Amino acid sequence: MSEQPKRHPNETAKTERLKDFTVDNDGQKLTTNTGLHVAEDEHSLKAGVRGPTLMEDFHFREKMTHFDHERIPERIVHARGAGAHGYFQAYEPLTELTEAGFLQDPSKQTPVFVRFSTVAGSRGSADTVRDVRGFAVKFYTEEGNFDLVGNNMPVFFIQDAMKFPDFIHAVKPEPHNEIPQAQSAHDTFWDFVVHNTETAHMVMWAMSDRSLPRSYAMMEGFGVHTFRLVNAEGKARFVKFHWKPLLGTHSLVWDEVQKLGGKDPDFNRRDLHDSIEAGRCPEWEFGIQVLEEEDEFKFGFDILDPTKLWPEELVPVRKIGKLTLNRNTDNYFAETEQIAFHPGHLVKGIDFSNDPLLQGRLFSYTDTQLSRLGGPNFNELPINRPMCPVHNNQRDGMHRMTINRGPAAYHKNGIAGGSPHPSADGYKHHQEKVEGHVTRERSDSFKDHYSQAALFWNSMSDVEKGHIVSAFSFELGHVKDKALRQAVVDMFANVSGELAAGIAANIGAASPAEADGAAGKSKSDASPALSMMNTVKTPKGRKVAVLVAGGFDGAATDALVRELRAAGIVPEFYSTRLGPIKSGSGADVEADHSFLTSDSVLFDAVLVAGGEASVEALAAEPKLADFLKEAFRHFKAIGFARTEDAERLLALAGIKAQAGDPGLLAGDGLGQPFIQAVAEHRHWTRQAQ
Ligand code: HDE
Repeated sequence: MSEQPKRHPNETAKTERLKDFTVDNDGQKLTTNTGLHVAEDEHSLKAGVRGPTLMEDFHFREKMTHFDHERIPERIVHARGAGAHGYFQAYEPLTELTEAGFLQDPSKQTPVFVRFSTVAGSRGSADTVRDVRGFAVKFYTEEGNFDLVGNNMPVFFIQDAMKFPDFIHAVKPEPHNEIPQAQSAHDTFWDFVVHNTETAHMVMWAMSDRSLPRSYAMMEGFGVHTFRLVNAEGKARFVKFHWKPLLGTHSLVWDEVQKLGGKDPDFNRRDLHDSIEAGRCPEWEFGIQVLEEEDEFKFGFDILDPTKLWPEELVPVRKIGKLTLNRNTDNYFAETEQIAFHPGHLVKGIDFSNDPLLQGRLFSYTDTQLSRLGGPNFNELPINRPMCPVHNNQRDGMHRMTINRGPAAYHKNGIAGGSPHPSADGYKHHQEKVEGHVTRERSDSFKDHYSQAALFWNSMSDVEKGHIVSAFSFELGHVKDKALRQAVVDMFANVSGELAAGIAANIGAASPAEADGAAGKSKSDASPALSMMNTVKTPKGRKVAVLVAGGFDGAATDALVRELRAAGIVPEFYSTRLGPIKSGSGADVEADHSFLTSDSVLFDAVLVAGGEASVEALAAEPKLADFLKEAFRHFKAIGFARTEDAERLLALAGIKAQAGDPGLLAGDGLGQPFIQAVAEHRHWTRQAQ
């Protein structure tokens, strides 16, 4: 009997929709693409063992031809991505707001596929660059696919789709030399910014720690545009969509990010994959902000302007369901690369607003798939197929897979009894009254570019403000044109004099004349929800390097590690070499990492196990000092099983700890306080050394 193919445990819980397309080769005979059994697959067909290859070698030609065409154009933007399967479940029926079927029944699980991405870099660029992250969700509902193609920031750089090609040309590598890769730290990006001041608010987000997510599972998501929810009676309301991560919103620090680009360019992708494989399923709550149509003009900003958010303190976020990612892809290309999102993939009960950025996107996404996926039949690819049946009169085209029967391929027909026929319960666009002169203009209500940029700044903690000033300074430090640097400083004086003066001081630019400035123009309240300091803090999913060497205290370490695991932490053994490490007492452990194969930036915290011989061996390791110092400088929790080891190793690493540093712990009873310190994520009171 042939062995059953291996299956991931989550496979059974997943939708059956991809079953017919999934192939396992286990135990199967090798064939050509036409199914011919192949006798040999290593040598081309030759006239004599040292002779020329023969044209009739159809097997070689087929294999090589396929290989020659294995790449498709990468996405123009969001080329670098990682995806996973999962499901969405509503908390309660949302009938009063929308007739969308997947939001009615809390017992129903709607399959989803989510693709996270960076925007500017090529497909092979590093994960941890400073950039916006895409957060695109495809819901395979029983009434058709609904795509919520969002980002991890709630606003965007521009207000009108007409400017998108310009903006992207400016942020992508410069065309004459294709430098720099996956970075906005160059002249054309900042030149675009100063000449398009509507960018101010989003640039603040991009320069904040939001653009350095620790994990996709620790990232918020936003639909960005204002959409509409429409109920069965046709009553519409404006809505903004949110994803709130159950692990909270957390970021890396800039120095870590830069090192990770080399140490592990797949840092975020690997984290997503490994978490799901280990059953630590990333989860987000789905939130909505709802606004009655009569309140459209209630705020000081235009709700159609995608550079504006609705402060949560003004319009609370109502949590309406949960998204869980529980299955990795079987095949990156077939799923993550070929998935085709489109903000126009809607279901009944959800409709657009007149946001001019959204309206332009409705054109772009299908258009881009035509060149990327090679024709109009991309919705037939397994990952894009809806769960419900598809019946229409569209036919033919490149790579058509459906075999439609019968002679009728037109509506209205008589010979097929009018089938397929429109139905009264089909999608109806909201009957918004529209009137106006044809014009290429922007509404005056879109012209305030600074108030919400200032709102964002005012909402930041001092630590976050410091990071924003540093980020601007880094970026402008890479801008060659000094006049342009100055122009950026002057522009952001409209957001905050403190911000502009801070940047100016770092880059040798003049502090703007009106340093308080123009800032006075845009005094805004704060929105505490915008600060990551106010997010959920949990030890769950945090990776802790447990430093051990031969002779470590097995029993105590085992107890500590159990405690960490019980709190949802992921402890991994780190030693002077890989392989089994003998303890002085209790069980031996297997070192997953060594000072040669890994690095402190790959962990959230450090725990040094006790044991005389172990600490001796660690102290003799030349890379230990840098390891500890870096963890300390990145504000991470460091725990020592024994107080005397803490003193010795901190001194060895040249760490001058302040008394009462809550992230430095040692001695008996370490477990729970250390877990708390890990949950805190960073210990900002620490001065960088
Ligand atoms: Fe996109 N965007 N975008 N975008 N976008 C694409 O579509 C575009 C915008 C977003 O994981 C492209 O299939 C225009 C805002 C995500 O596959 C392209 C405009 C937001 C992804 C495109 C915008 C997004 C894309 C490239 C301005 C947040 C990746 C490949 C009018 C709400 C989806 C593709 C994935 C991808 C066009 C602005 C999010 C070229 C014209 C605002 C997450 O069609």
